[in-house]
Amino acid sequence: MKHKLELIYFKMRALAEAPRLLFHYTGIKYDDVMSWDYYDKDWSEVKPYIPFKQLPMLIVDEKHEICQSLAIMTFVENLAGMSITDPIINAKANAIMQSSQELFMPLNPTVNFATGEKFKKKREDMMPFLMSRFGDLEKAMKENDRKFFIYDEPRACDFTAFHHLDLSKMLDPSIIKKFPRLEKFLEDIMSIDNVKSYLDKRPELIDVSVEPKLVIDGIPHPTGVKKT
Ligand SMILES: N[C@@H](CCC(=O)N[C@@H](CS)C(=O)NCC(=O)O)C(=O)O
Repeated sequence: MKHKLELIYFKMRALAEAPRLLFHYTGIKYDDVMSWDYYDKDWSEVKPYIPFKQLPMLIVDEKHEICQSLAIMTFVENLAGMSITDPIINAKANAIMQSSQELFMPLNPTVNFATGEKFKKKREDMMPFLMSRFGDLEKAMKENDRKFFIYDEPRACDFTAFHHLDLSKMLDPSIIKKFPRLEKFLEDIMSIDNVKSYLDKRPELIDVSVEPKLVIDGIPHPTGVKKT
């Protein structure tokens, strides 16, 4: 059954990115809509009415509101018929997805919003955690010995991991270089045709650590939850 899918988010490269990658990989059509365009109101007015008061949220058939980016990932994986039926392998995939998602804080807000000395301090403070978690992910990848984290074709967990590992390059491009197996994983994801074409055309995130902006339709917009 074909559903109408609307992914509501803000101007930032963060938790909507893995769902977008998965939509493009699976070829499932969806609309990417900014919160202010969907509701025609400022986020501060909308927030109290959102089920878990944060975005991204996927609206299905103009009726069902699905919050939590990992729930959206699992939903899209199910829609695409890609869900992992073996309970043990599925649990391992969920562990990869959650362990990758824990990189969100403080990596994503720092890359999207922090500037100057605050950016540098946050980068320094999070380094031990990033090194440790990247090491864990590299080990998991080597132990499973497949092209992606679980299989030779990607699953939802791979796109969640991809987003956070890829974003780390904007914090400090040298981190990922210490983990050659993860670097290879990023290259493998980026070389998938549908994914590559999305990555080539997605809004560019520029001026990180100075005055971060997303270039949408050729126009640089400050990152954030406000219409510009
Ligand atoms: N656990 C949630 C976290 C969502 C979240 O932190 N959303 C942020 C943007 S990335 C947000 O809505 N910020 C605006 C606010 O909290 O008012 C998820 O995975 O979707």
